Amino acid sequence: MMKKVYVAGHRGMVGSAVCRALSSPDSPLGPVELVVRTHSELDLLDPAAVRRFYEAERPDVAVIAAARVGGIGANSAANSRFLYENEMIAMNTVWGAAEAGIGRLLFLGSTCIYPRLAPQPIPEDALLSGPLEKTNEGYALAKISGLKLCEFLRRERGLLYHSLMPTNLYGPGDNYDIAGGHVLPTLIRKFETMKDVVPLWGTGSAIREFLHVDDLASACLFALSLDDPPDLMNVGSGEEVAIRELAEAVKEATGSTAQITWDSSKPDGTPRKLCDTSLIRSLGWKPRISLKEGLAMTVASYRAELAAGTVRLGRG
Ligand code: GFB
Repeated sequence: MMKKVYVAGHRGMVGSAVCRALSSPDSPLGPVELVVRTHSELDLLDPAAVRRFYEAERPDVAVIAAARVGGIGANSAANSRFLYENEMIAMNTVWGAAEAGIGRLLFLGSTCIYPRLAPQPIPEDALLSGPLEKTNEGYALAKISGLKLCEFLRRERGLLYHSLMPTNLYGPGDNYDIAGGHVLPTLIRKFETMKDVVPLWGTGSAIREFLHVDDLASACLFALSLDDPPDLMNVGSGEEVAIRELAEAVKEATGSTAQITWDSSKPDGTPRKLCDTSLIRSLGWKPRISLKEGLAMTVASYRAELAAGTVRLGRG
């Protein structure tokens, strides 16, 4: 019988990419029946509602891509909300699934779970080995709780619950809000809308790794196709770039002639964040989209979303 797969957060950038991959004829999982709920149909902050949903729908697999997400500005201004909402979403979707007897679950986090000064590239076992980056401590703590809950339930109840920690993501359906978004979509919007001067945050010295969301979706399906996946696997592109270089690349990809300025009163965040992906690569997954190619695709999808009136400028 066709498997039923619930994707939490199907309207977000990650959830919608997972749904596209699950609906593709090339999906390694074969045809599946997708189950989704909008926020107004199911409030993931409500534990009883989530439990009732799982008991009524009984999906074979749950993919938890729902979260309150944002860039360094949104996170550092609201660590309390990022902690509370993401903790509740993680606890309700994972514990609720276990209580309803859902057999398999994939939980998605972020590499900001690792210590601020973790060894580079960051191996999975760097988890909880040092203090977290302060700008996103709330988000990181919630994601650590979620992945730990999966790990405990797998040991205690034999449920196949496991996690992926992707590096900084980008792609179609991203949030282009200049105040709250992540750096890559924010830079696209700034270079597309600011003609003379483009003010950027920090010093430009921070180093990040970017992964196209379609590569993350392929990693999700790959992880779900494994009979005995590791509890936790990093997912990244392996391509590092300083924010200063990223800014030049976005400027070129958008065809902008504006001058870049740096506002060092804004935080740089973690100095470097490159994840060690040898574990998932050793099992057979690899990324396919280079930053250059992905950037060109994303500038094109931003322009298409703008023309269609669907570009997201904020949450929701
Ligand atoms: O993507 P981003 O907001 O978050 O910022 P993190 C990455 C880097 O880009 C920082 C710089 O060094 C910023 O100072 N930057 C330069 C800018 N100009 C801009 C700009 O206009 N907007 C933004 N947003 N950044 C997030 C976490 O950290 O990464 C989340 O806060 C999550 O929790 C996510 O883990 C993946 O990479 O620093």
